[in-house]
Amino acid sequence: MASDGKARKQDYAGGETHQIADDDHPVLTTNHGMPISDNQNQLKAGPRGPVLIEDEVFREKMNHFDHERIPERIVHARGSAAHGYFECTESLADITVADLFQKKGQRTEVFTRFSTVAGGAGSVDTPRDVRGFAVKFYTREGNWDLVGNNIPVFFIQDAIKFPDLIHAAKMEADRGYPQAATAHDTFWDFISLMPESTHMVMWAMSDRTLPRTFANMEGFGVHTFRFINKEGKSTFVKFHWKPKAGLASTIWDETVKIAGADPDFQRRNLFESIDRGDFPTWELGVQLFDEAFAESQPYDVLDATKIIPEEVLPVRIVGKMVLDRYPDNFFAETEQAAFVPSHVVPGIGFSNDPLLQGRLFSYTDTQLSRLGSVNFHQLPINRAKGRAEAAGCPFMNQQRDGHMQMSVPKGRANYEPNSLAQAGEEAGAREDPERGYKTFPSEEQGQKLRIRPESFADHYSQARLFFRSMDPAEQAHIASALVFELSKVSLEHIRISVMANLRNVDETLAQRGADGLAMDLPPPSKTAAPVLDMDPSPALRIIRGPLEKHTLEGRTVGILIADGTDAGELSTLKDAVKAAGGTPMTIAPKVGKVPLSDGSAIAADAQLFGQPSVTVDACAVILSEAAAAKLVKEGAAVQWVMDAFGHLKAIGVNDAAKPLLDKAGVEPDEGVTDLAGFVEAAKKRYWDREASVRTLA
Ligand code: HDE
Repeated sequence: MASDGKARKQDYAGGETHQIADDDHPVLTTNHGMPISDNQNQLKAGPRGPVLIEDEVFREKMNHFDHERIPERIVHARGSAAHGYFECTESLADITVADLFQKKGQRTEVFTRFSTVAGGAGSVDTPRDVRGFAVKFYTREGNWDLVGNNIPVFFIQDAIKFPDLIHAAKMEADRGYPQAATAHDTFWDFISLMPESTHMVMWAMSDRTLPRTFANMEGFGVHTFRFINKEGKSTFVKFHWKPKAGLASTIWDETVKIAGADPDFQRRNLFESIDRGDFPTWELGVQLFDEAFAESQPYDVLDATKIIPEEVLPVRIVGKMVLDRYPDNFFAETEQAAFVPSHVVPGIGFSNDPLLQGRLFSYTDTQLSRLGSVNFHQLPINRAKGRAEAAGCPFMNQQRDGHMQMSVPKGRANYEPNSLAQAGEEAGAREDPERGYKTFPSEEQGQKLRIRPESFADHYSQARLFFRSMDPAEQAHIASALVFELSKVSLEHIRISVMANLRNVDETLAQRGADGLAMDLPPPSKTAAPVLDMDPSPALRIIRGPLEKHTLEGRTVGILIADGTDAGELSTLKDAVKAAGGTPMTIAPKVGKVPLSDGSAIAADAQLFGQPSVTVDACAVILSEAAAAKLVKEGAAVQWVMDAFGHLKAIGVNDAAKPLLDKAGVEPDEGVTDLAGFVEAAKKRYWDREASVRTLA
């Protein structure tokens, strides 16, 4: 018997022991249920002899392990997800029969996965990349997958180009790098030859691809969809997710450093914020319009490289999504979740957007190789939750068998029609013309052609609209991102041709790019349609835009402390941060025990070397004079403050800690405060500081 009172088994005389089954631990078994007597030693011929092939316990364990991985998603491989609910806050019963929008207050379970696009499953959370924003609604009329992104447009207009786009964006085929980065020849080669991508490139080079956390992103359905109501009337709809935590992004230098400091930064944030009850929340908004509106716009609503500016057609908020439960098992849920845009429910339909139409094929197809079976819908995370009156049997049809069939259908009604009911046998399910899915009967006619409509020809007006709608700080970030990315392009003709396209967007932008790369501007590329000067759309901004939120809610304040830190100042600040809805995190050179001024000691939440200031939203420094004198010689401490300043964060400091700020080159501005003013100051970043800390294009 071991000291904890638990029965243990000893491997060899005087050697290691291990726990055996008891009241707390059920009996270990093989996959076919046979109890296992020893999980530490292979079966051998004699204590020092060869192992025996008959050892089913070992063979089964190793065999299962060898097959633990499934192919990662070809795109969006790196992802993190959470469970939650959608609540309808305004009924859309007059516009759609979709179950989830019928009644104010009605809740529908959801599972939402966020992802990067280009990197592999083990790549970092924070490259410059578009983020996937995929929501599975388990409605009572089946699952609806709204598989969107955090950017409302896309690179291409036709799905047939998608494999080329992705091949060009992912690591180069011969050298196997770069991982999760678009700053390389093949991506920009493809882009330079694809003027339709210009609008999306503006978004991709903007701060939108550097979201601080998942909870700080907008989400978009991208395509135009349809709502269909009881009378069969169709209304076009575009979907928007608006983050309650506000939009927030990182500085490029910060995002690069986060990648090293914490490759799981956003995944960890999702887990930890749910764990502490800060549930990530979004409002769902819709832009609703009819054919007449669509025809009156200077672009085609079927073209996924275009937005409808919110100033032209306001977003109407109709619901909210709260993510309040982290998955129990990453593989079973996050990895095996299959999002399929063709999975809609009655009341929701498609438009003729050729990008969307191609997606309707691709996603089911990809699950067949990724999850390996036509029965992927039977996995717990993918199973429909069931219609109210059919709880427990959410899908009923005559489809049978296949790899990994989990159901055991009874009877012989595996075909339909059948008359077996007349003989009292189980006869199976039947169609329901009333409640079943009705495709909107749009009038379609035309020759079979491989062609794009003229209405898709304008590739620059909305790129211009986006750039000109940005705050000056964001414009500088876009120009600098272009310079960085193109500086990594080794083939000069590609840079030239990108610049030629950019001249059609905005001359100042092209000039800033050319200056940053020290190249001459080429003549503008030819345009297929006149470039329009549309009214700017302030809704597109993050910085000083309508969704930038000055708050500590959901945000973390790092407090650098060390031996002798004033106990009173520390507890006052922690209380103030909590009162403002933030999370204080103490960070010290030694994590186990930090002696404070009053003789007490606390354990720090994190160690200085492992918790650089890029991992927190605002930074306070509370030191004794002696500790400050020591830390001015500690590179990690100096860098901690220097980065906080360089990343435009608020810095709150007590008097004794000022030498550390001086050493870090911190120049006083309104974001650098004493402890009393810090909590208020910590609610935002200081964009005006940027010009003093780095050169931007
Ligand atoms: Fe995807 N996309 N995509 N995509 N996509 C996939 O499906 C595809 C597009 C998006 O968290 C794949 O199950 C084509 C637009 C998200 O599991 C694949 C085209 C938008 C996710 C696929 C597009 C998206 C995917 C890979 C051009 C925003 C991750 C694994 C027509 C509206 C979902 C998988 C998750 C995943 C194909 C373009 C969003 C290969 C052919 C536009 C969020 O089927």
